[in-house]
Amino acid sequence: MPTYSASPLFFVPKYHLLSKNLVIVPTYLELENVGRMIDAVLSLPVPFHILVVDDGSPDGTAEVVKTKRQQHPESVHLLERSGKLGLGTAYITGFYWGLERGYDYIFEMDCDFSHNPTDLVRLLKTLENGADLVVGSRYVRGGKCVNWPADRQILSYGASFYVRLITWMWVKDPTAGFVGFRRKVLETIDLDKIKFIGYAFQIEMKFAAWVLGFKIKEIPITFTDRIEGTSKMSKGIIKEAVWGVVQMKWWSLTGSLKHAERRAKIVKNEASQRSI
Ligand SMILES: Nc1nc2c(ncn2[C@@H]2O[C@H](COP(=O)(O)OP(=O)(O)O)[C@@H](O)[C@H]2O)c(=O)[nH]1
Ligand SMILES: [Mg+2]
Repeated sequence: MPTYSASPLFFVPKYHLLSKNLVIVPTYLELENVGRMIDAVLSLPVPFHILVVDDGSPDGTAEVVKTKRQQHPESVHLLERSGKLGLGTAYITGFYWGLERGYDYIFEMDCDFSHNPTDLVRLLKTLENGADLVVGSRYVRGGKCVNWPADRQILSYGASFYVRLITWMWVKDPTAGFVGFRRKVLETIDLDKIKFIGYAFQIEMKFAAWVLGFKIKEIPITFTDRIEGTSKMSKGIIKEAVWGVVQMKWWSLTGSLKHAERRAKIVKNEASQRSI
């Protein structure tokens, strides 16, 4: 006799039915780029949801996201924070948001088209094929930088060498900001203990995953200098990275890097921010 019961899928939140992939895009003063970036993500051949974390950009970046969200309420999301609080905390906030909503694969990407959104599909494939963390890398065979000023290239390549020298982590592009995580990596790393906010944040996330034994894979990407808007790179961010890398290594050697202690529950986002 046939039984008629509702499919379990029926009860799954809508997010899961539409996409298991979330790309987090932090923004500060990205009015010229954010609308095009959302359109580019939504037109990928594989469905991705996008979460913009905007730090109160005075140019109206968030307004553009709100308009896009009205057209695509399931796939476009916005977290607004009260002021420029830095890239690292924007991502941590986004990671919690994505974990709470059950996404399987969570990505980081800049809003300025330095990272080509079409590469998200290759990053995703790499995770689906077994990597825990995938890095869109400028410094593996096939990777390159286009139109980046020589001083930025030297700084970036020098930083990669310095990180490898101090930490012994083999990742060739440790400051890369085009990265994808399997959710278990973000669940395992104690995100509340991630300390840094700039390039050092990017290094710290990879280092924490590496210390915990997760499988990291680098795939080549072409990194293109931004055409619209301006860089928010500062001397402070460089200083943080130089000293931060030494601190990270020290913590790992002394055992005070306790990322392995998984958090029992995911803490709520800062009170100052609003999810819509
Ligand atoms: N939410 C947020 N986003 C930021 C902040 N600083 C930079 N961004 C964003 O992070 C991404 C990378 O920054 P960018 O200025 O291009 O740095 P660069 O590529 O190193 O020159 C861009 O999408 C920026 O809009 C910040 O303090 N808060
Ligand atoms: Mg940039």
